[in-house]
Amino acid sequence: MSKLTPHPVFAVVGHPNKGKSSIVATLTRQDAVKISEISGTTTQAQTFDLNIDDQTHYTLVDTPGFQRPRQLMSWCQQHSPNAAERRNTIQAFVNENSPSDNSKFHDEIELLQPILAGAGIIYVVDGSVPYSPEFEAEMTILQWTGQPRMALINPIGGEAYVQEWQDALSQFFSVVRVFNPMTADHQKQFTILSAFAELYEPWRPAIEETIAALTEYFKQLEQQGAFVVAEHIQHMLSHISSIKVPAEFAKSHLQDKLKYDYQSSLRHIEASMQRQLQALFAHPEMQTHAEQLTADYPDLFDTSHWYLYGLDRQKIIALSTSAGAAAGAVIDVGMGGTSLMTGALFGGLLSGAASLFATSKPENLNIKGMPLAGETLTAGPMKELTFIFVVLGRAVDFLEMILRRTHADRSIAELAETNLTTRINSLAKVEQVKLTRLLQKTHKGLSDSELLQLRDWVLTLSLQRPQS
Ligand SMILES: Nc1nc2c(ncn2[C@@H]2O[C@H](COP(=O)(O)OP(=O)(O)OP(=O)(O)O)[C@@H](O)[C@H]2O)c(=O)[nH]1
Ligand SMILES: [Mg+2]
Repeated sequence: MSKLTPHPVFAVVGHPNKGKSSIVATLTRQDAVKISEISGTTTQAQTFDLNIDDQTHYTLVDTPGFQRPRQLMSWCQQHSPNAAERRNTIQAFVNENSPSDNSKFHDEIELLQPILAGAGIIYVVDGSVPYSPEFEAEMTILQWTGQPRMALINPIGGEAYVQEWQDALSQFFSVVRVFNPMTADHQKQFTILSAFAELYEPWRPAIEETIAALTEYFKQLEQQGAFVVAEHIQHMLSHISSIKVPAEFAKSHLQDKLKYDYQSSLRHIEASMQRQLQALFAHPEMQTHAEQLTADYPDLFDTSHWYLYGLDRQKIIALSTSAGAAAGAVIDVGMGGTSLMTGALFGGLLSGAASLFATSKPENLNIKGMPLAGETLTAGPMKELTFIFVVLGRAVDFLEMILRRTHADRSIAELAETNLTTRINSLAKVEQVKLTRLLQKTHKGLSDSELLQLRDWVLTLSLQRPQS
């Protein structure tokens, strides 16, 4: 075994196009790792660090796939006098074959060099294709290096052959795990690190420290993300657009302009929230459909899509009625709109709640009568409860999506079409009403402690898995 590196280093190796780079991206949280459906994308060994607060915790080496493992194996068999010399034989092979670009073993040398320099091995296979003995050459070569090693079965297209692979791999690797880099959550990522800590004692303290640091870091990230959302919700709900009436004008033009200014301001604030979250979660390259907000994508102001992000009608009637009831008189929001409608007690409140749906114009344009030149006209702030919940629902959906997104996932992000009702129902009923009341007064601005309260609700809601 070569000398211990100051922090753990793992070389991720295997056949071409089996998700090696995807694993590197997820475990180092980096968008910069090149991933593609084209086989042979990675042509040079390249290191990526997992850094937390400027400290490198571990390094993964992304490598090209094995191209000629059987030829390499037969060279080694001819050149190895006995079992004790196997590692030296691999070293001799690397020394003898200059790592020039046109060497026929270029890719093998690229992937063996970091291993011989002391890296642990993460061997990646695809659990959706059958095992075949052709893989034995490359597994044997890795075994000959004598480095600590584990195998990951990536179920790229399903788990059909996972068991078969498990049986074959366990002959060569003492640790075998199923790991999908596209969907692995933090806990699953930790199990891979922990397995390596078990496998190679000298790295155990460093790996345990890393898991503790990552756990703390992820907790902070969640809170910061939820705070960004809370701030932007406040910003959106309290925003006011204004224009000064010119000397000559047509009222309908003024109205249109004000509406346009207001809507684009809110879209702008929402987009800025999304960009800040992308930066925070290190997904700078992520594409979203949000760029097409004015085209066919269901956008903030498209009332026909509100049910996708906001609350269903019955829920909103129940919540607005409860929130409107005298302070302290928190009624059972679980009763829903229908039963409320028959209750004589709530007759008066209900007319207010029902009117939510008659006037669903979020802009709240403030143009009464014929305006005068020089007068200032305003739109906003947002007081419409239906729309307030759309703003909340979309923000929470976006946060949930980015919290779960791995760095292997390069697809265009879509906001999940889930309504907020399921999420809200996970809160205690008293909390639901408190949240509604807080949102209703957000247009006036929130105190620091109210903003933190909103952050906590946003986080709770976004950690709920929606049942769509
Ligand atoms: N659906 C799905 N696709 C995956 C998964 N892992 C990798 N892929 C896809 O498989 C393709 C190859 O992934 P890479 O990570 O580039 O594979 P690689 O082993 O680094 O490939 P080379 O560098 O060409 O050897 C990409 O299109 C990935 O998006 C997975 O778990 N699920
Ligand atoms: Mg690659």
